[in-house]
Amino acid sequence: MSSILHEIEEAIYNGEDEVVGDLVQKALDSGIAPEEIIAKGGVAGLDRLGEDFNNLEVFLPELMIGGDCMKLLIEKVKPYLSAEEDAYIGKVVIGCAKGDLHDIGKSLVATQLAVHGFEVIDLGVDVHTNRFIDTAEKENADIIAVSALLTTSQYYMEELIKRLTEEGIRDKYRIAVGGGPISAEYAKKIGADGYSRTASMAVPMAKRLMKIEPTKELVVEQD
Ligand code: B12
Repeated sequence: MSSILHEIEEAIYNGEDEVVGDLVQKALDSGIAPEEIIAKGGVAGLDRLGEDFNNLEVFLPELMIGGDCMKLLIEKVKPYLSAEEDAYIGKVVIGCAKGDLHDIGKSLVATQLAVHGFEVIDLGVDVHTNRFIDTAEKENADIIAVSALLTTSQYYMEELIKRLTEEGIRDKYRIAVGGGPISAEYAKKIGADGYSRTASMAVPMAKRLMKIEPTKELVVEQD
């Protein structure tokens, strides 16, 4: 792996915000793709923080600082994300499931969809099931996309699908799910329509979703 990406990983892990900014600029100047900087620099640093948090080697403040550094990294690379000249494809309502405040991955997905032809309504964090449904109805959305990093919050994805079914409006929407603990198997089990492991893969997944009727099959884009 390029040493600059490794340095970015270290800077995220150590919460060195000024260093992150400078290193990211260097990486961009040397032609490294923004998606690679996000995944192999930023996410790699956060994954290490997550592991060490599990092992009680780092604590909540370190996670918070790491998260802030990652947001800075994303702001820096955003203008370099390759935007396609896509025509309007569809409307997505996105948010983090109830109880979940982890918004970095969700915001990456929202940004990727927005630069690739989707109109995105971002409801932010800790979004109650009612709010997803009310907004999708009001905005006449095509896709409802839910992110969960906490296993305690992922349940609300299932709740959303149950509620839509009970209200007789399940087949109006394609439901996309993602986030750390979410897998294609889980997406299938709860009856979602789309799953991808990363934000970049959320774009082809959402595009494929728009070509099928909701509830017919699970569209998965791994990478
Ligand atoms: C940074 C961080 C925080 C920050 C969040 C800052 C922020 N603004 O987001 C803060 C400090 C606030 C935090 C708090 C907590 N955290 Co935390 N956190 C993390 C950490 C280190 C990184 C998360 C992250 O941003 N990753 C980078 C992003 C880019 O990855 P991502 O979110 O997975 O998203 C990618 C994909 O999943 C996908 N994706 C994401 N969403 C979606 C949606 C769709 C539709 C699709 C298609 C794809 C998709 O695309 C993204 C990009 O490719 C993780 C560890 C980890 N490795 O994930 C722990 C982690 C998620 N946290 C954890 C915990 C326990 C907590 C706390 C409960 C700690 C506490 N004791 O208070 C609180 C809970 C707060 C709450 N109510 O939500 C646990 C969760 C355990 C679990 N499975 O339930 C983890 C896994 C750490 C660990 N190993 O124990 N945390």
